[in-house]
Amino acid sequence: MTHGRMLAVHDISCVGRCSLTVALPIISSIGVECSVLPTAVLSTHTGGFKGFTYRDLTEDIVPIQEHWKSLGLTFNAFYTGFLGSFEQIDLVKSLIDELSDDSTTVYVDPVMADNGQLYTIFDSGFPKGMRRLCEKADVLMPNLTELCFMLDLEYRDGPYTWGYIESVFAEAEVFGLKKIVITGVSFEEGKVGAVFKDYETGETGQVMRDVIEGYYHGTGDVFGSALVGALESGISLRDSVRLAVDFTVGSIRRTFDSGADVRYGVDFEAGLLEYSRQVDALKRGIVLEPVTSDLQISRVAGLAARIWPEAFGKMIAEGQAEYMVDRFQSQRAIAEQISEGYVYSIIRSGDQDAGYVGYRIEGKGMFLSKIYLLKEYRGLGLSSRAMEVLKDRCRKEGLEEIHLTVNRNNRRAICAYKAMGFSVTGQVDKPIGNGYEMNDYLMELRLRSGHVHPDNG
Ligand code: PXL
Repeated sequence: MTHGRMLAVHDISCVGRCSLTVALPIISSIGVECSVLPTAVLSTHTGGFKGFTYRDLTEDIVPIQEHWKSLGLTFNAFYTGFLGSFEQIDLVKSLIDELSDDSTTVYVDPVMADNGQLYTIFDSGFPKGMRRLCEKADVLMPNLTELCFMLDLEYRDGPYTWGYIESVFAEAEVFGLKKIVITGVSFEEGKVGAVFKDYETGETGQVMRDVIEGYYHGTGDVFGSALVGALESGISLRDSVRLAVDFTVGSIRRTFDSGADVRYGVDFEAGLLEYSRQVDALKRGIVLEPVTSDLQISRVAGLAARIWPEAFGKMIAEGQAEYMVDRFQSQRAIAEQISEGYVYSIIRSGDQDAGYVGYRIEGKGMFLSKIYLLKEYRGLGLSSRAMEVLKDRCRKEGLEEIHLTVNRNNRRAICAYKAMGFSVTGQVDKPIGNGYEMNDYLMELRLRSGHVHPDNG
């Protein structure tokens, strides 16, 4: 993890959102300084426009490197992509050697092919050369076509089996990588995404999403930049891949919905703010702030008023969310619950209120009455982190289980609780006045009494 200077080594395609015009804004958005080494200047990228201009900047690389060397510059990270000529492979390799220090991370996207085809401007010897640069990489992020070309494997269209992907991970060990993320992988019709392996820990995983019809330019660069930005922020490989996939899919979705000419790249700009917020939230983790003062209670009430109507939406009767907020989560109601033994905590992400929890100890268990996040903080694993803090509290107090109720229509929450280890133990239908009824499942998580880490909770 670094907060230092990164060098992005890609072409400038002046029009058509790829390479540097994508990498710069995405990496800047997470607060990392991004310097550039343009490998070529093109009027547009090469995919889909006729008559593009192409100025190869190979000759500029050594003088630029010499100047930086004279300034005593080193980079904390390199992110290489589209190279302007075959000679640049070795030039970029030695530039990395010359301008690195012990903590430098090298990210390589061996941009040269897609869908089983080399880009037209590269000849068949290019992948062999690109292998040499990949051997410098700590993190490699090829698509499957590029990897097959470099490893001399026959490329075939998906869907693939996990066993096949594991064999590709094994083949790619020759590069001596720390991590690999392969894009353009599908295990079933209609789904596509990325797979990853951390060679140091052995962790592997996949992030799959629905296919959106069509071919979209520059998505490899959107994905790669978002991945590099997240990893450089110290976020885990799994979360970084998920953020990068979702940012890319969101950009494609907006482009598809707008019917824009896909040669001009995808609409990543509208997703930048959310991406940088999510990176920030994951980077900082969460803290549970105990609610004791009137001011803190009013912050919880404010969060509830924002979260409940949106979160319950169509799951419950019209007006019911507002009624429930007024009845159960008004300033007065919360103060009363606290006086009766409920404990509220605000979930803080960085310097922001992200949501809140509310619980009460009942005998040998914890009744988790509330666990809510604002929309923009959902899907980041923050509620699992809050649950981990609560579990530690329970263990410290010698409690044996956590139980909760959840609306039976709230499939997303039910799935999330199941993933955290809860199971359904019953159901309750409870009239709450004004003709409204709560229709909930009862869910429970049994806690194994284990070692309690002294730093937690
Ligand atoms: O996004 C990959 C890329 C980068 N740079 C140039 C390209 C392409 C893909 O076609 O043509 C110039």
